[in-house]
Order: sequence, then structure tokens, then C-alpha cells
Amino acid sequence: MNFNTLCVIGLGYIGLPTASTFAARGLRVLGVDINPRIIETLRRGDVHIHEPGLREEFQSALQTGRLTFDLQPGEADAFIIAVPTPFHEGELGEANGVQFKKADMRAVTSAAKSIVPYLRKGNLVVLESTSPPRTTVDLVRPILERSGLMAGRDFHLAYSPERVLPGQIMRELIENARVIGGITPESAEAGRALYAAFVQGQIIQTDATTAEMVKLMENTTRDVNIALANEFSRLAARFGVDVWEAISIASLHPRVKILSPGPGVGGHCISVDPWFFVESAPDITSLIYHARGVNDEQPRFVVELVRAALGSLKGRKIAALGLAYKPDVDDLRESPAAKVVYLLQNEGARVKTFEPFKPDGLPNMDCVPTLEAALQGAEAVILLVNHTRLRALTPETLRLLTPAKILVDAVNGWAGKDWQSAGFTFHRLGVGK
Ligand code: SAJ
Repeated sequence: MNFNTLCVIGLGYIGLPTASTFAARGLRVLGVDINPRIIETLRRGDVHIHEPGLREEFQSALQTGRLTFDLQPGEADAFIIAVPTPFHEGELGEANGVQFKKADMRAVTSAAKSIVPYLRKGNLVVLESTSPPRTTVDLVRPILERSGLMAGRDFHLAYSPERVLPGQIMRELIENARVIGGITPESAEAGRALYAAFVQGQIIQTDATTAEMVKLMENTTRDVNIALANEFSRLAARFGVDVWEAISIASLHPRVKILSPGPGVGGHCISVDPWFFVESAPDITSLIYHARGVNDEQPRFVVELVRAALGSLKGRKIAALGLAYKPDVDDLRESPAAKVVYLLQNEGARVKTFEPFKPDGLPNMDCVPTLEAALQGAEAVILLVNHTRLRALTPETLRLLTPAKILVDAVNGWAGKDWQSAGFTFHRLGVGK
């Protein structure tokens, strides 16, 4: 099977790296997005997201003339759908006494609809967006069949989840194992033929629903394990133990690997995807449901730590360092650091926030463009994201920039001893007195 032309629908964190990588490997790629500003930016030769190595790959693909952009799809040998599947804002489901967040599948639905007029015999359509189990067969297939063509007979249809780690996308896209779930074995084989253009990792062929479950199982495993680490941090604080020391010792056991506690779980993946299981089967997902709750509550434990460190929150001046959902990315979606800042503000604290990767920050908070501006006049400094640049701060530097003597480290970024011997009062999440 030979694919010469490709249409990638959705040019975000996954779609743009994927479109660029395919074009750089010789395919003629049309990148599609409904946002005219994104199309305009890309046509100008610029990129709208920060991801190491993306700009270079994008620009070299652009120079070949094989990568173009439009607001509408066009005819192609293959189509990839890489649009977001967030949860429905403000719309909860309920079953068996459990309230759950529901996946917003509108972008997938309209991307599938937009392909229909261009679908031809022999085409391949791949859904990459993280989706509830059975989306490919129950949602996407019937939409595409409105073309009059039958999936599995006239065209191929597959689900292939993206599994790349933000910050490492360009490398992991190529090196990671890739799962291709076809609605028929022939569809899976067609998917393999397409991705073989750049994937160097193992390509595993299976059915579409298995591939959907694999993706959700990976992220749910991580979410549940982080919830466990967060619960351990609460226990350690209560029993006068340093959770970080306890974790490092427990992890010496050959079959134990404990993840890191922190202010909670953010991003558009791990804090969202487990809900797709809960939504699809609320009667049999109590562990997954409760783990989500543990992680969602975690910002409150950081706030309590800050309250204990300062004695009170009302009117207190706090410098909050970091807003991204994890270290060294510019992505603020579902960020637990942001939740900490909002909670502190609700308690009456006067918080100045500095996010080195996104100085504009978020609405309804006082985001300042420099570290200096955040630290000036502060009474306490809290470290909310373990960005390399923030972790590298030393007592000597901080002393020059702030009168604050109280430090709260929610991410185990700073060496407490150094700060204490420099005269700071140091508090770390998960450390009991
Ligand atoms: N976190 C902790 N403790 C840890 C590890 C992470 O609190 O020990 C927090 C992070 O700070 C962050 C959140 O969890 O707020 C998620 O970060 P992450 O690095 O675990 O994952 P993501 O969301 O950036 O990317 C995940 C990856 N999935 C897995 O590792 C199983 C990635 O491979 C997926 O492609 C991505 O989700 C996705 O798009 O689904």
C-alpha cells in the first residue's frame, strides 16, 4: 500500500508535529485547522506552540513545498484526525449515584463530517484523538459511511493513539512503539503502511477498540499511581515523615516504583482520559473515579501547607513560581499550579505569579512578566512547577530579589538544607514536622 498524499485534521500539539514529520519524510501533506489564526501563523512559517525541535522540523518540511495549510480538507490517500477531546465544560453525567465528567466529542464528530465529501475508495482514515472505548466503530464509522462507502470494504478505518510525552514529542513520535487498531486486519495493515514512513519503534496491529483501551489504560495507570503518591504525601505529613525519603527507600524494592507527589495532575491527557472509562462504565470504575478525586483535591493540600507556613493567608503577599502543568513546558491546561493560585486568592492572599514559559499567564490572576516582579515585596515564595530555570535558583540570588524568608516547595525542587542554612524557613509538601 502506498500513501503519497495525507490530510491531517487538527494542528495542535499532536497534529502539527505529525504533519511536519510526514512531510519531512516525503508525503504531500495538507494540514487543516478550523482556527484561521493558526492557519495564518503556519502559512507565515511560524509555529503557535512551544515544543523542542518542532520549529526546525516544521520549517524544513515547509521548505520542501510539501506541507500546505487550509481551513478545509481536500482529497488525499489518507486522513488523520488529531483534534482535541476535552471534557464537556459544565456538563456532568450521572449514573449509579456517581457524577462524572463527559468527553466532548464535538471536534471528532465535525472532523469526521468534514472528511465525508472527500472520501474515496481505497482511502485510509485514522483517528488519533484520545477517545472513549468504541468511538471508532460507534461514532466515526457511521459518519464516514454517510459518503455511501463502507468502512472495511471500500475504505480503511483505524484508531492509532498518540502516546508521546509533551517536551519529548519529536523524538517519541519516531521512537515509541505505535499501536494501530484497525476495524479489520486490512485496515490495521494500511495504518502500518502509513506510519512506517517515520516510526522506528515497534508497530503493533490490533483491533480499534483494543487500541482505544490501551491508550486509556496507559494514562489511567499513571493517574492512579500519582494519586497513590499524593496520598502517601498526606500520610507522611501526618506521621512526621519525609515522603521523599520514604519513597526513595521503598523504591529500592525490586518490584516497587512509586511516582512523585506534587500539587496534582494537570495537562490535557492524564487528568482527562480516566474520565472516559468512568463515563463509559460508571458502575465498575470506582478505583479510577476515586484516584481522580485524590488528584483533583491535591492543590488544597498545597494551600494548607502555605497557610501553616504563614500562619494565615488573608492579605499575605505571596510569590508563586510556575503555572505550567508540568516542568519545562508552556502548557497551562488543567494546571494544578493554577488551581493553587486561584485557591490562595480566594482565601484573600495577594499572589503574584511568574511563569517563565508563558509570561502572560492566565486570566483573573496577577501574572507578572519577570521573576523579579513576582519576588519584590513578597512574604513567602512558593515553588509550584519544577522548571529547570526555577529549580536552579539559589539562596544567594533569591536573597537579593526578595525580602521573603518563608519558602514552600510543592514539587521537591529545592534542596531544603541549603536554604535553611542560608536563613530561610523551608517547608516541603509531604514532609511532617
Ligand atoms: N505528575 C506527578 N507525579 C509524577 C508524574 C507526573 O504529579 O510522578 C504530574 C505532572 O506534573 C503533570 C501530570 O502528572 O501535572 C501529567 O504529566 P505526565 O508527564 O505524567 O504526562 P503528560 O500528561 O504530559 O503525558 C501523558 C503521557 N502518558 C504516560 O506517560 C502514560 C504521554 O505518553 C501521553 O502521550 C500523553 O499523556 C497523552 O497525550 O495522552
